[in-house]
Amino acid sequence: MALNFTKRLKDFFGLSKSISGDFFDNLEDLLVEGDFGAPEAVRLVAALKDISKKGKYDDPAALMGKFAGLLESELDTARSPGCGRRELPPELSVILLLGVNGAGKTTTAAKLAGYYRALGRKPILAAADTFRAAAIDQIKVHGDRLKVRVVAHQHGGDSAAVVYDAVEAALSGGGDLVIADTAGRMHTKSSLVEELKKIDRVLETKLSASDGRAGAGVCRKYLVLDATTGRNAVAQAEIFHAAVKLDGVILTKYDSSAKGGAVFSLASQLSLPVVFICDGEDYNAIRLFDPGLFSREFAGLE
Ligand SMILES: Nc1nc2c(ncn2[C@@H]2O[C@H](COP(=O)(O)OP(=O)(O)O)[C@@H](O)[C@H]2O)c(=O)[nH]1
Ligand SMILES: [Mg+2]
Repeated sequence: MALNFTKRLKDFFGLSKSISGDFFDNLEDLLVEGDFGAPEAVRLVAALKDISKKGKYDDPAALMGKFAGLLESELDTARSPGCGRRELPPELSVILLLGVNGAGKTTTAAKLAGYYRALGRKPILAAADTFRAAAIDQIKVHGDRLKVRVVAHQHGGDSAAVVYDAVEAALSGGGDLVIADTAGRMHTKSSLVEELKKIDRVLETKLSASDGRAGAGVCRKYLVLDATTGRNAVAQAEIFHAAVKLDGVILTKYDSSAKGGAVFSLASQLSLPVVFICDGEDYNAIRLFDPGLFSREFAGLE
């Protein structure tokens, strides 16, 4: 799947006649248009210039592979120990999905239930978006279709209690993975951020408490980000990361209109890895994020 932006980048390298003149300035501008932050664009282009000088490259197309390599090393900062722990350990795991309205949390919760079940896990969906009545119905529909158990309370209920009950259900043998949908917290609304922190606290206590039935569990907090939101994605991530320390990002709607440059800022500015990438509404439109492949695709090499 190629992004429109990626096509532009490919054309830029493929059609530029030489690397003299405005080549590097134009590349910098193009990257900023593709949702890279200005500091990253400047740094990447300076590094590419350096490579081209040292290697005496004068063919723009030959620099494409070098550029993909630079992109991949940008993502390395988010691969340091403790980051990007993609594999779920076998013990009880909770995936908490956070993000603003419309980002794709509920859809992603369903996709993850299907994804992990195919890997042999026994997922339970927690309808912790109690803010809107429709959200509870929406996740129940997914649960029915996928034949995955859904733990839900009434509309307006305490979302932390829903997550608590879902973990209880798992501990009593109903599953080994809780995937919790949450309300679309407008990250500027402090009451909603407080609610989120409460879920986080409840989970921390619940998963570390040894009540004789299970050992400690793990919780992964993933921010669901709409890839078409551009630079705003980085601002959203900053706020959610400050509220509850995030483990990573799931990028949705990575379809043709997305640009994707913000992924590199998430890595370099916040050390946040992208863990999954979704490119459609179907349940199977989810894949593990592969930094090398992403970088090559992004640079137009794949
Ligand atoms: N094209 C596309 N649409 C998506 C993707 N993920 C979610 N959607 C759609 O985006 C809209 C909002 O999704 P939803 O899961 O309800 O978002 P939420 O408010 O964060 O729970 C729905 O119409 C989904 O079908 C994706 O990866 N690609
Ligand atoms: Mg939702």
